[in-house]
Amino acid sequence: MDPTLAEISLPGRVEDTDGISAEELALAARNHGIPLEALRYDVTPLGLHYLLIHYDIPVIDPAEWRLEVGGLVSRPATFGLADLKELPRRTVRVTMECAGNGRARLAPRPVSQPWLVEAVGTAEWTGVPLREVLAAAGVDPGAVEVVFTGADHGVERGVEQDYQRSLPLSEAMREEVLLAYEMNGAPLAPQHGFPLRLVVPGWYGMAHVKWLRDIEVLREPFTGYQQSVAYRLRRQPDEPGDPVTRISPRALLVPPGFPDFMSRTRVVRPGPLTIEGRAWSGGDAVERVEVSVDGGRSWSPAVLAAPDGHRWAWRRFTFDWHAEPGMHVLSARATTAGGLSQPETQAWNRGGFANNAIQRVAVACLGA
Ligand SMILES: Nc1nc2c(c(=O)[nH]1)N[C@H]1C(S)=C(S)[C@@H](COP(=O)(O)O)O[C@H]1N2
Ligand SMILES: [Mo]
Repeated sequence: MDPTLAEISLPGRVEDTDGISAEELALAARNHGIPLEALRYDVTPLGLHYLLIHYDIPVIDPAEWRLEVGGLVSRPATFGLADLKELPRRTVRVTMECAGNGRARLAPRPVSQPWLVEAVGTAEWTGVPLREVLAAAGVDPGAVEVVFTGADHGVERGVEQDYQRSLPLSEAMREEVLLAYEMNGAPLAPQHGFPLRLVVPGWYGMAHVKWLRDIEVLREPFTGYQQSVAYRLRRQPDEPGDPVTRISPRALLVPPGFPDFMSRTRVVRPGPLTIEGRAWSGGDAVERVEVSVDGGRSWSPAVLAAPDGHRWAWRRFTFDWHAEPGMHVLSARATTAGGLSQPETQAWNRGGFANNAIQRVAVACLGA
């Protein structure tokens, strides 16, 4: 019997076992996270930014590559890379986080890329503002959404597809939304979307379509797989669920001291120590960060770096701690201007999306 896509493709599922499966391990080995010590950099060096790739990384010849812009526009157009580079150019520093960050700690565990907390990174993206390209094409007044198609192709829960996501027109027209051809001042690396990707500051990673080859303006909301099946917040498989959009507030600590190789438990010596970390939010900005050194029983304000003009990037915070011998659990908690903060335990959803539960870092302080 010939195999069918439904047979080779895993169903959506959640898992009660503690141990992760070989399939989850294969995903984790392909899609690495940021080593948490790299939270020290304002801009994550190339190679330390996290990666999430649903299918295969396409190999694209930049000389052959074209971007098609069409649909509900008066002047459909085709752009080569050189054409895009002649248009106005802009650089935006953006903290990007995968919507599935934290998924592996949920119980039952949604079976997918098993992130702990490390699916985040900050890059300086350079490209042409999307709205310049849309303006050149002339968007029809009846338009409501714009759909972006990548050059990668695969199958997900039995559905063969190109990776596609849409944005409401109002989001697509924001001045900081880019068609980016550079990351940290260099051409995009293959794994980050060479030669062109969408960058949507403030949104979870799935919106930032890589290996972009087609932009289509639509009269109706897009109902493709990555919009209406994947990336929805649902507790039951058959509910429609709310769409995943903006990044929830989160703070992460640079794990202090030095690690045990296998357990990653941190080791510090007694005495004064400055702890540092990063906090971000894709909606209203983080206004306050607190740190706990007693497993979340009590919280004290951390020093949050002043705004530096990079509205869409994480901010550094520091906290002075006097380590006493013994075992400690350290945590940080971000709160936005609008009062959004982080939960101790995460509200569960089947995809494990938009998780921003407070991080817990075990620290062993040696005897004096
Ligand atoms: N074409 C395409 N774009 C994509 C993806 C993909 O698999 N294919 N993954 C998305 C997801 S889920 C995330 S979190 C980000 C990750 O971007 P990065 O690998 O550059 O960090 O890319 C997004 N864009
Ligand atoms: Mo993601």
